[in-house]
Amino acid sequence: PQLLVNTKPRITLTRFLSNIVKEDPEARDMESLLLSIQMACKTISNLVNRAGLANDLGEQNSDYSDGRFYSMKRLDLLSTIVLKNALQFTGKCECVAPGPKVDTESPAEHQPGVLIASALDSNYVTVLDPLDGSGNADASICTATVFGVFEQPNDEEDGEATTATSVDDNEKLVQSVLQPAKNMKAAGYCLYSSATVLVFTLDQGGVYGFTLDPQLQEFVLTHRDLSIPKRGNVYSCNEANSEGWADDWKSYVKSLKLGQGETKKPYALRYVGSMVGDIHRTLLYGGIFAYPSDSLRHPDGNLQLLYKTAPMAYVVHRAGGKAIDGRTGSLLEVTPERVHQKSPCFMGSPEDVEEFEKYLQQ
Ligand code: P6P
Repeated sequence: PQLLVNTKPRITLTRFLSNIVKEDPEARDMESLLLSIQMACKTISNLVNRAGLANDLGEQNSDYSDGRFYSMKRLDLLSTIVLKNALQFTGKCECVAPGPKVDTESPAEHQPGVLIASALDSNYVTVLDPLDGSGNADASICTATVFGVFEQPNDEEDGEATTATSVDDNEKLVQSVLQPAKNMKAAGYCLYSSATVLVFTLDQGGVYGFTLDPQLQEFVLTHRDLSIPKRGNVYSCNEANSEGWADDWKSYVKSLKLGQGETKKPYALRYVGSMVGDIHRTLLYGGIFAYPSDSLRHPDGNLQLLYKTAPMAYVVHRAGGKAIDGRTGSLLEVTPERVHQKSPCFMGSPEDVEEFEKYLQQ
């Protein structure tokens, strides 16, 4: 029988963005930023997929003449450098907030962690986590690049006309991204897994998914309008923390396990331990992903808000899902006060999150 080969060419990300700019020339700056991110994600995908062959696994251990020592995953370092180089084309990019694990004295070029890029030709400022889940890379478990795009706050608007001289440039850059996720102009992630999938949303329109075609080395449109199922049958969290969970989350999870929730059917547990992999699955199949606080080790959960759960919450929200912090309400309304600030998070299908919210009100 004739092989049913998909002969209809798929639109590339480059063409897709060019079409957006044809409709709205104002989107040119966003196009330029996303093309830089696309270029970096292609390189990072190749680095991650070839790491074992190119001896790029494991720790990058270096010490300095005075004996100071830093250790990080090589892929963390490589991904940070690749993104910085790609973003230089669109403007100033600094690793102004070294990862929480690295001593802050090590030279900037050796610091993995959060990147904050302010574009020269536009008002955009982007926060990026170069390789979330990098600890899993050596085991070939999925990792991801996460990004969120804000507009620089207008100094005059917030009444504090800070001049470059009065505030250290890097500090100014950090302050410019300490905004709630609802302010984002774009957000997304690139998941490096059995396929490399770049998912993003702009401040209008839906959520788009592009898969890297290894032959073409082009991202091609595979998810034209990603919408999360209203309800799922999977919950995703680290049960190792369960003895420290608050009663509301503990009771909710118990009801799911026993099939005593609203669907009257038991849920399955799926937890990769790589946030983007867990949330991407939740987006496609439905259900709820959570990193609650616990009294054992994680008083605020174990996921940083600014560069991990806020961009993911924005994508989930734009896909028709819901994201809350379990304390104040929507995760999109929470303004981070520090770059590495963590926050409990519960996000996924609206009916699943709303079912959990009923436990919060008890
Ligand atoms: P735990 C990976 O290090 C990460 O930042 C996320 O990708 C992941 O969801 C989380 O930490 C896993 O944390 O405490 O379950 O090991």
